[in-house]
Amino acid sequence: MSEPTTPLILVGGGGHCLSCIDVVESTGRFHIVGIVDTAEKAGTSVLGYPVIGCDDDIPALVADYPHFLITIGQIKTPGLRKKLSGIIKDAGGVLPVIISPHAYVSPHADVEEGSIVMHRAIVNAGAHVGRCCIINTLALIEHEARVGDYCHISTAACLNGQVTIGEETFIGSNAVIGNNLTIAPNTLVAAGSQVLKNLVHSGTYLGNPLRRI
Ligand code: JB3
Repeated sequence: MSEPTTPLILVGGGGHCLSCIDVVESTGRFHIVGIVDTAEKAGTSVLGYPVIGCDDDIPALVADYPHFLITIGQIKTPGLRKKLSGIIKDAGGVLPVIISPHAYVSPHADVEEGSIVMHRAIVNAGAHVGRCCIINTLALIEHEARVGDYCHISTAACLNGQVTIGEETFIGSNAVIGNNLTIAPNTLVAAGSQVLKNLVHSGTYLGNPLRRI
């Protein structure tokens, strides 16, 4: 007999949610009950999963379905994801770690609550991923790298060994962060950036050579 699956509610039904649904389905650990989105989205569905309420309904939903995954993405700011995680936790909800079976997470790494490791991402030995992070498709978190809370490491971004990413930071697609470097909290590193020195000041970095704007 197969193991029973855990009911899971997704919060946010846009583009990032589509990718998350694929990961959640592939785990075989959860069944998606529905999606919480804005009130205007009531009655719609995403990949066949119904929008069952808005954020105001979260406290009532927790009683029957305590497990939630925040499926809104994050580029400029993690503000909305932070707010939603607060609502869920205050209501007594649970934010499980979700790891794609097509990802590799070393048994010597740790990933905190509410984070998702998406298809073909790698979190290598000694690495740490904080809470409510997105480790997006194909991202590489190398040995002993540390990713702070509420970060989004976007598609195919590469954090080399012993890199430290401050909390609430976004690392864009295909960006490469050199070995042992530190990125300040609340920072945005644009897609394709090559980071070859510590970024000690929070802000937005882009271009080649990289500059802060
Ligand atoms: O590039 C990649 C791989 N992913 C992008 C991701 C990181 O960001 C993706 O391509 C998108 O550009 C973007 O995805 P995201 O964050 O899902 O954005 P969007 O497609 O605009 O969908 C946002 C969803 O959140 C919509 O369904 C909104 O109605 C919903 N939403 C907005 N505000 C909200 C709220 N939902 C809830 N529950 N509460 C809100 O306050």
